[in-house]
Amino acid sequence: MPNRKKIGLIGAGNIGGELARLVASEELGDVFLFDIAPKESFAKGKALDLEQNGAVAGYDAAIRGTSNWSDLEGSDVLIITAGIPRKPGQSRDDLVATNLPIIRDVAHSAKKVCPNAFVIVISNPLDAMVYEYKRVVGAPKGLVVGMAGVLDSARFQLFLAREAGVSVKDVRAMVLGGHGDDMVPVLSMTTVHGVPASALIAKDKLDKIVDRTRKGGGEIVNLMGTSAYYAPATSAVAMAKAYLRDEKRLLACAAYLDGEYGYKDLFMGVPCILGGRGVEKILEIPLSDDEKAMLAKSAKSVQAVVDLCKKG
Ligand code: A3D
Repeated sequence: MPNRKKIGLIGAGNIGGELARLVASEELGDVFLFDIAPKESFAKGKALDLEQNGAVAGYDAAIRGTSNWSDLEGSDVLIITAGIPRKPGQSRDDLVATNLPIIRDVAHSAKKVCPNAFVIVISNPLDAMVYEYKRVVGAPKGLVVGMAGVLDSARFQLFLAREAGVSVKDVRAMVLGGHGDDMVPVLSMTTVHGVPASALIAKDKLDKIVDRTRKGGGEIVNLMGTSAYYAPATSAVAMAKAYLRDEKRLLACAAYLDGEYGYKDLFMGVPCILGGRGVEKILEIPLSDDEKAMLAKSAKSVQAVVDLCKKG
C-alpha cells in the first residue's frame, strides 16, 4: 500500500488499545501507540498482540508501541487519550488537576513533531482539554476537535431505539453542548427515519432518556469502575475516517467556536461537516428556546472549567 497514512495514538490504555485495533482493522494507516516511558513495554506488547491479531483477522497494518515522540514525526492524525479516566463518584471536572499537565505535555511534544496533524482529543474534561491543546499548539481551528458528541449521540440513539422498539440503525439524533451532565440532546431534531421521536415515545419516557443520556458515561463508570472504551474508540475512528477519506460527514464534534451559536473562543459540541480539511463547516441549526437555554447553561459549565485551566 503506497503512501500509508500515519496515525498516532497518544495513550495506550483502554481506549488507545481499542483505537489501535479499529484503525488497523479498517487499514486506515500504520499505527504508533504511544505511552509514557514506564509504560513503553506495555504499549509495545499491546501493539504486537494487535499486529498478530491482523494475521488471523485479515488486516495488514504496522502497529508499533513507543514512548519516543520522534516516532510520531509527521503523523497525519493524532488521537489523544492521555490522562486518567474517572472512578465511581468522580465528575469529569475532578480530572483537571491530573489531566491538565498531561495534555499540556502532549501538546508541547506534538507541536514539535506533527504540528499539521488532524487532532482528535478524547481526554477529559473534554471541552477544556481540547481547548488547552489548541491553545498550546496554536493549530488552525479546523484541525483540532474533541470527540464527545458522536458518543453521546450514540448513547441517546440506543436508549431511544430500545424504548421505541425499533432498530438503532433507524434513529437519528444529535447531542450538542459540553460533554458534561448538562449536555443538550436535541429532541427537536430527533427522528426515527424521519418520524419525530415525540410521535413514538411519550414525553415522560423521553425525559427519562434525556436524563440517562446525560449520565450515560457515569452509568458505565459505576458498573465497570472505569470509563467506557469501546464506543468512545469507535466514535473517534468515525471522525478520523471522515477526515482521512474526505467523507463530509455531519457529526457532532467539540469544535472551536468563533461566534457560532453566539459563543466565542470556546470548544463545545456542535454539528460539523468533517472532511479532508478537518472541520470544514459548523452548521447553525435552528434550536427551540428550551434547547438554546440548555446550550447556554452547558456553555457556562464548559467556560468555568476552561477558566480554571487558564489559572492553572
Ligand atoms: P486509561 O486506560 O487509563 O489510559 C490512559 C493512558 O494515558 C494510560 O496508559 C497512561 O499511562 C497514558 N498517559 C498518561 N500520561 C500520558 C502522557 N503524558 N503521554 C502519553 N500517555 C499518557 O484511560 P482510558 O483510555 O480509559 O481513558 C482515557 C481518557 O479518555 C480519560 O481522560 C477518560 O476520562 C477519557 N474518556 C473520554 C470520553 C469522552 O467521551 C470524551 C469517554 C471515555 C473516556
